[in-house]
Amino acid sequence: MSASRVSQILFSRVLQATRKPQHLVTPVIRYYACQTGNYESIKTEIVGEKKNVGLITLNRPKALNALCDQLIKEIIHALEHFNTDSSIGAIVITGSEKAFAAGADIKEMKDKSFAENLKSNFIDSWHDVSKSKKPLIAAVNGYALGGGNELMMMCDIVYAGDKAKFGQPEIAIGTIPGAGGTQKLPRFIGKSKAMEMVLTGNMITAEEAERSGLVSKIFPPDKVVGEAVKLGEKIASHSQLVVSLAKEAVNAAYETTLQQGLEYEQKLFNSTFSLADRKEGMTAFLEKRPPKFTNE
Ligand code: DAK
Repeated sequence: MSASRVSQILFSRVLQATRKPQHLVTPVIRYYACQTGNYESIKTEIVGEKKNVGLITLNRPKALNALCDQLIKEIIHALEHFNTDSSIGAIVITGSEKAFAAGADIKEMKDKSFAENLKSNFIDSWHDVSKSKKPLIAAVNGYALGGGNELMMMCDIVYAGDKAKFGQPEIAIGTIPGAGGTQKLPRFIGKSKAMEMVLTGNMITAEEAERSGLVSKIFPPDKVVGEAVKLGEKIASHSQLVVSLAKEAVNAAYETTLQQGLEYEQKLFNSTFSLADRKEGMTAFLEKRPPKFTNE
């Protein structure tokens, strides 16, 4: 592809980034009212002093938050809701103290066939989690395994409890990771560590995960969600539009060559000069007062 075609594509993405997130507007499951609390397998709340952080808690304790189809649909629905709620500036996803999520639901998967998976685009919708324009923070305690580790890697920042364990154990049940374990993990923690995890199914500890960059900070288990919410509040204090452009720019680093990424970054940077919030941020700095962002 020519450099100018790449620039064209990148520039059209710059424009799209400043528009309403259309792909997140249509609810996947329409029978839920767009309110918090009406779910079977998750709980949702709006938290933070200024009520500007969405909190999604996976809630299938008996199955260690195994990611059944319904649970994934509910996460995606809640993300859509939080993405279209202008009061929300960041979203935290968490599980229980025992498990963030122990992977895709093995009971649900066991009797599926290849043809069936192809026909139904089996759990293809998982990737919609990554489409959230608003930042996702994973607050992880206990097991983050298989699809649980992959769901976590779809988030933008990971905070973990010091007893958390991370792994891609699919090899032990006769399959391989299907939602990023073989692709994102090597990019995040390097080939040797990722290969060891994927080929053995062995788990790594929270300290190892932090050392290798999979997790940005670790805390005592009972502090993780609170710290993740504080982080969400800090992010939510900035312009939502600029935050979404910054998130998109960092994510582009994983999708482009360095040169394409640098060009894309520059275009996104320039696009912030079309926003009232960019002007307000710089004016407030020079007037030595806190900025009042309007998301315009
Ligand atoms: N699925 C269903 N049930 C699960 C489960 C799972 N992944 N993990 C745990 N459970 C259930 C157990 O069956 C048990 O249920 P009962 O027997 O009480 O009814 C209950 O949770 C408690 O589990 P344990 O008794 O085993 O608890 P322990 O503390 O002894 O052990 C453990 C905890 C996490 C080490 C163990 O439960 C375990 O190894 N779980 C399985 C971990 C695993 O293999 N995960 C990978 C699953 S495969 C794709 C997207 C994603 C994927 C694939 C494709 N596409 C987009 C195409 C993902 C695949 C996977 O994740």
